[in-house]
Amino acid sequence: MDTTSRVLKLPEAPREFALWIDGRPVAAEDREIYTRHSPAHDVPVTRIPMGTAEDLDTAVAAARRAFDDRRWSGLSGADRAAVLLRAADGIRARAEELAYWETLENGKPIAQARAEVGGCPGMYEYAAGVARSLHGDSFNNLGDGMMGLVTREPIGVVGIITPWNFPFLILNERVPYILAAGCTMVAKPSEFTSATSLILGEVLAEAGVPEGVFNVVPGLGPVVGQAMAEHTDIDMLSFTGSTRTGRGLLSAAGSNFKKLGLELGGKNPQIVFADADLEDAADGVAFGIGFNAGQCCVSGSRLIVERSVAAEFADMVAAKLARVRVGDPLDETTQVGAVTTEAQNDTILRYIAQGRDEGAELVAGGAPVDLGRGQFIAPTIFAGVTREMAIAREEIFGPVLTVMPFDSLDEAIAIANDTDYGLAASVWTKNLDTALTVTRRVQAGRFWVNTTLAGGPELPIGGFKQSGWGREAGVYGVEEYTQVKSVHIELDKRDPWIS
Ligand code: TXE
Repeated sequence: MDTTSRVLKLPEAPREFALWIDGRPVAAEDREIYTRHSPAHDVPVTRIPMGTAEDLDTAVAAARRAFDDRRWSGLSGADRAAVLLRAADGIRARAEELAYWETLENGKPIAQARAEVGGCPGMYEYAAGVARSLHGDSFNNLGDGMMGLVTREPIGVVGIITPWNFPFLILNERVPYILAAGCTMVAKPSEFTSATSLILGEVLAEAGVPEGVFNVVPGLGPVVGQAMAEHTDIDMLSFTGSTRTGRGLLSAAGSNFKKLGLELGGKNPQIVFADADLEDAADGVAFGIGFNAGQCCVSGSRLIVERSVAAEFADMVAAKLARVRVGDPLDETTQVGAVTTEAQNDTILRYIAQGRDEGAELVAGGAPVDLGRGQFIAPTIFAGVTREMAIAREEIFGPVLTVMPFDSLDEAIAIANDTDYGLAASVWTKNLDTALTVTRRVQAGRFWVNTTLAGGPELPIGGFKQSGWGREAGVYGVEEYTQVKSVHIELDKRDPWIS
């Protein structure tokens, strides 16, 4: 038992928030207030005004003005980069505050929230570099009379809809790249976790992001989110959330054929070969399913393991998970905190019951953890799982791992690809041929070899198949928010059409 543990205090009263529109806070006034309770402590922690469709119109109009008058897109890449670098420092300066409110609203451990917030300044610094280096192409091979240019232009006003599992991280995997591209934007966080998105408004304004370039309208999905998808003055929508809601947005986005970026669900394989460093792999698999209480679109929720070591390996993972510290997220030593929403808690418990009913064998966990308050679920492992079972096919979004054995490389790849999703995958082996063959043939937008859940500002994220469209982060993540213009330049006299 770690006796050095430090437990942060709960706030004395819930913190009041305002909307963030056109570079300033807009007070709640007579808007409905959503009082968010900490899912770990059952006490009110924030009070968030629920924006309306009219608020969205106001914010989109501000973003449109800011885009059309070129106050941001007209700056040089160097000037945009200077603002992005100041924003990175601004996040660093308020990192502890951001991590604290993230933990209170989401239920994730404070140490994890600090690490997530701590990863965000690097996104701004990287995007600052891309803002300066973003370029098009030229064609000097069209003959003496003609030159061709391909230029990149910002796509315009962007809508961002984010979920509750990584409220600050997911937002910041988008915002700096969108800023680097020269766009303006309106963000709608999940109603459960709006605080850190609203704090970001202040940080960006202080860094010198001009008024109207970054707006936040907190509110309900079917109200503000739906209006955003339908809005004809939004040029692109970046949505992160469930595949079901994402599918619904397809027709709404048709209002003006806005471009869609979609990061949706996953049912991600962890493929473990007998020649892997099993100790390392067991730790990675435990981390891949336990991290954020399994509420990650990239959680490694399907363990596909070579039959000769399957039983031994499942026991190793179970032993690791038994030692994971599930507890109060305000305790700095906690590794797994609360399940974020009541609905998600019910969903996870329902899947665990379904796994039992379908005849899977419970190896570990399988029940809530009673801490006297809040909602917590013990990391859970099911063996004897078949490909048809719901727990093997559907995204549970909780700490529930299914184990399926394989006998050959081809079978491992076939099981891994037997899903509608294609977000992420991990392979554990010491054999280079095996690692590369699996990496080539498994359909997933993100791949990890002998590790899992690694990430950073440089590498793009996004999914294959029903896990989504487009890419965020990296140079790709900036290019997504641009459109390409081709320019033909006549250097001589045109051949006349009418002589
Ligand atoms: O997601 P929603 P929910 C998966 C996960 C989870 C399930 C349900 O399996 O169990 O989704 O979670 C906004 N128009 N993921 O119900 O509804 C909503 O307000 C426009 C995976 O919370 O998709 C929030 O801001 N927007 C995922 C965002 O969409 C709408 C992360 C996501 O909520 C809307 C979260 C509408 N009609 C859940 N309805 C991942 N890929 O990481 C809701 N929203």
